[in-house]
Amino acid sequence: MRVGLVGFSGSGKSTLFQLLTGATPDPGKVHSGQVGVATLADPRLDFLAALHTPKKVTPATVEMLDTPGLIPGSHGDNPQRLALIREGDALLIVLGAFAGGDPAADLAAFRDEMLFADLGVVTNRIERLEASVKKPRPDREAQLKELDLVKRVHAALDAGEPIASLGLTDEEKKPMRSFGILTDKPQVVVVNILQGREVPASLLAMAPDALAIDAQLELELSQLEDDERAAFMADMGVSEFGRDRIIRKAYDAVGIITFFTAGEPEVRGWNLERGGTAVVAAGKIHTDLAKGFIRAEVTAYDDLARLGTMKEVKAKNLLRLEGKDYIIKDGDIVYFRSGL
Ligand SMILES: Nc1nc2c(ncn2[C@@H]2O[C@H](COP(=O)(O)OP(=O)(O)O)[C@@H](O)[C@H]2O)c(=O)[nH]1
Ligand SMILES: [Mg+2]
Repeated sequence: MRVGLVGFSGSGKSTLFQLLTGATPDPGKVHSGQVGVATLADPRLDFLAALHTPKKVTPATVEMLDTPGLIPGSHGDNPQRLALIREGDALLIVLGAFAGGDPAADLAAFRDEMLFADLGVVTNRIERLEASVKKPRPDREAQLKELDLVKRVHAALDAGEPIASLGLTDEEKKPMRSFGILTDKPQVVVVNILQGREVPASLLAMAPDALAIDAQLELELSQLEDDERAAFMADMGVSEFGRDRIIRKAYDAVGIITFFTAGEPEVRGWNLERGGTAVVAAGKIHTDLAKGFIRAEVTAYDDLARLGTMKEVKAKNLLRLEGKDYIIKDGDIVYFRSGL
């Protein structure tokens, strides 16, 4: 599961990438894209760690991909530049507003670039399919179906409508995913803006959930010693950091949830695709746990937090025994019984 940091060049993507992942941007990796890992801050994990005092605490993570970014006005090259993010599961669109500029106009321009790039990809696909269905071939029926679908997608893109408006089924979305349609990916909008400045209303009208951060300032603060940082924060009027909120939002956008395993050796948060079953969750930990799956012993985090101890949870019959097909919920604390 990977989040692509995208936007125009100079908007602060690499600065934000460093803040989110702790990795130093490597100029040598700019064109291939640099991957870093962002750790999810989660008060639930802290609670479980305090309860179990384990040897090791391992938070859930999500991968971030720093990309070179688009050059404004460089229409011809931009589809190529955007190809890097076709494999991302969600897009974190970074808008630079720290040196003036109009983030709403930038967002509109960036969305147009994505639309333009998608139109190119879809047009190619239509041409290839049209040539292919002229020949007799075993999968002609399937190709005709895909051609019909891709033409509908093309019409939507051409009209500037989101692909979501077509109401495609999961089955129909599969071929689309294989060529990495950008405009259909979940988006998180981040405005890189000087501390204390208001996010323009024009941007909020386009992206009501946009998050604001002063990436450069927050990066500098994160590199200070604790006491120094507190003094600077007071000076600058900074009371909270944007970093953790951005990681959380990006994590949610890629469509994953967290389940926990908790014991004396380790308390750990694990990623699972939303809607995943207990046996799939077991497989995230170890293939043997899935192969030998007997049952999952599940406690909802909220029940444990409310009651305070596993003993109380058991006394209230809130430790549930679930089978392979149980759909894991965000915050479930799970112990897997396996015959292997
Ligand atoms: N003042 C200020 N400068 C920033 C901020 N974010 C990035 N910059 C500067 O803008 C330039 C481009 O940032 P960078 O992260 O490399 O942008 P990218 O091209 O999107 O990766 C660098 O010189 C950064 O130091 C910010 O929040 N405030
Ligand atoms: Mg960069």
